[in-house]
Amino acid sequence: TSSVILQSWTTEQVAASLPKRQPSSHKGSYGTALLVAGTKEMPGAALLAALGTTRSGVGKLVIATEAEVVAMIVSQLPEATYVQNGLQQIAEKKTPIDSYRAIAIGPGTNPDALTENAVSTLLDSHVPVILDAGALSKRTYVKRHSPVILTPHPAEFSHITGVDVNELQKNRAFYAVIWAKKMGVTIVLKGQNTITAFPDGEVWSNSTGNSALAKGGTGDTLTGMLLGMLCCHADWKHAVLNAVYLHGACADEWVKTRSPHTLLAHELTVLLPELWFQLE
Ligand code: B4P
Ligand code: MG
Repeated sequence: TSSVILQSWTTEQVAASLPKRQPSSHKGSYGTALLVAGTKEMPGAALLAALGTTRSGVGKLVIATEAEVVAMIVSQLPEATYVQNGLQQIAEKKTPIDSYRAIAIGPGTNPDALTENAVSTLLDSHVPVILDAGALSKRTYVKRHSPVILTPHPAEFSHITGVDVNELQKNRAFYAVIWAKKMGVTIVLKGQNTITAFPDGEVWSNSTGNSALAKGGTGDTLTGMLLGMLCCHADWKHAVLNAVYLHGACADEWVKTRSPHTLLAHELTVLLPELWFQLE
């Protein structure tokens, strides 16, 4: 069944495709990202993703979330601004979204009708959209100009496609490609050697990352990094591949001197600056 051409996205390719920060640039040059994340019950997911975004080259970050979540994030990330009661505002089309360079929705968000409506509004725009966690539902995608990027772990992939998890894990690239083509979206199938399948059939395997990442919150960090990278890269495919690579590379850096049992998701974004520096 596995007749896909699976290539590994290499360190050299990362180094060659990471964007330069131009001397004359300003924050507008790097775009404004919209992160739709977090509920009263899951506020940390919004913070983890927001840290990932602000550490990944974006110009400005707007977080659409609940009031209680805002209060929690501000002390740890004073750089962001907010759409209060964001999920509702977006679902009811009460806040403009076309001016954002990229949007991510789902970390710490409930998989309910409100989230579904917000996703529909976002997909009606011309902005690249990342769907994660609570925003990953069984749905079809109409053809649109900008990329749609899904970031399921195997259980989420199984939920949205009906493919059995054990069967999926035996043929990860195969199923990622089939469903990326069928749905017309990019699929980042997470886990050991994350697979990135683009809707045109191109598929890549990631070589970084380790079991230190098998802990709550690391997926939220990845979603945030993807969002930031989409804003600062000219080529959106490079943004996706480089975010996945650097996220794993941070975990690899951690286990050089520390036990894989001990990594906290927010520490990935503490390690990111030096790792990125080494590659550019
Ligand atoms: P959820 O409650 O959905 O977990 P989450 O909030 O999405 O967690 P988070 O966002 O932090 O992590 P994510 O997995 O998105 O619960 C997950 C459920 O699905 C659980 O019941 C779990 O058992 C099940 N599940 C998860 N992964 C599974 C798998 N591989 N096989 C079978 N069941 C699975 O993101 C985690 C990040 O860490 C990704 O970037 C991923 O690539 C990376 N990562 C995790 N383990 C890794 C490893 N061993 N090596 C390299 N990278 C790894
Ligand atoms: Mg997750």
